[in-house]
Amino acid sequence: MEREILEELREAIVNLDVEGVKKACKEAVDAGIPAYKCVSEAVAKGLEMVGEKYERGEYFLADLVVAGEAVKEGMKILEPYMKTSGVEVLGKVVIGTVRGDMHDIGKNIAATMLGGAGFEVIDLGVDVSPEAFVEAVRKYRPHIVGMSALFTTTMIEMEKVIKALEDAGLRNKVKVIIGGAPVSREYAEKIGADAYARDAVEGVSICKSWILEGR
Ligand code: B12
Repeated sequence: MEREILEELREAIVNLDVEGVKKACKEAVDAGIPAYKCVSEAVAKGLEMVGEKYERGEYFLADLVVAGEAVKEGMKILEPYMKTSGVEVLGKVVIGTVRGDMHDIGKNIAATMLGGAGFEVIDLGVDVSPEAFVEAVRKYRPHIVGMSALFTTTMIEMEKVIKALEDAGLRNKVKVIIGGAPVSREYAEKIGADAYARDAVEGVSICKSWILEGR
């Protein structure tokens, strides 16, 4: 049952079927399938397959747009189930997609799941400049800065943000975690980030461990 619904959701994304995505998400929550499982096992996989079709020239930009919209509609249904109520506030996270990059589905999932785990999340949105990250750290004094990038050409912005935080004397005040398909643990080490998360679930667990260790 669970496998079939996740499969249906993945297929609906691959087929750019917005109504099908909504229907499968509703079925998933009704069947009690955890929302994070829908995301990690169906949404992410479905979008990956859409990306592969785009690379092979089977899908065009307009198709990517529809896939993005379909997932946004599905996430509206899944999101309330990612939040847990009454949890203690763990800490503050400033999060954003780096400059030049408009991809926000993964960043939004990470933000929602961090919120659900008890973090106060300040979401700076997409196309966020290093200056805007620095400004937000000054203003909100977060424990953690989270960055997302989906382009090989925009991931270099992450290093610029870290450099800008250093120049502003703020780097040692925050932990930095990065995510997004093209980044890796090695890249995080190379640019001086504190961690890389392969998905939002791992991101939440790393952020939680930082706060709990610091207590
Ligand atoms: C949907 C999509 C779009 C949508 C975006 C909608 C939106 N609102 O985000 C639209 C249509 C707008 C789009 C536009 C473009 N796209 Co696009 N897009 C995709 C696609 C199919 C899926 C991306 C996605 O949402 N994945 C699903 C999410 C859930 O995964 P994720 O982001 O990796 O996030 C997870 C983890 O990485 C992690 N995570 C992510 N961030 C963070 C942050 C923190 C702090 C933490 C803890 C965790 C974390 O948690 C998430 C959940 O577990 C990918 C293909 C792919 N395989 O990635 C191409 C892709 C990224 N796009 C691509 C391209 C080329 C473009 C365009 C340039 C197309 C064009 N010619 O104009 C434009 C660029 C616009 C811009 N300036 O940014 C290329 C990038 C190529 C490259 N190597 O750099 C890809 C790889 C497609 C391809 N195979 O060619 N795109």
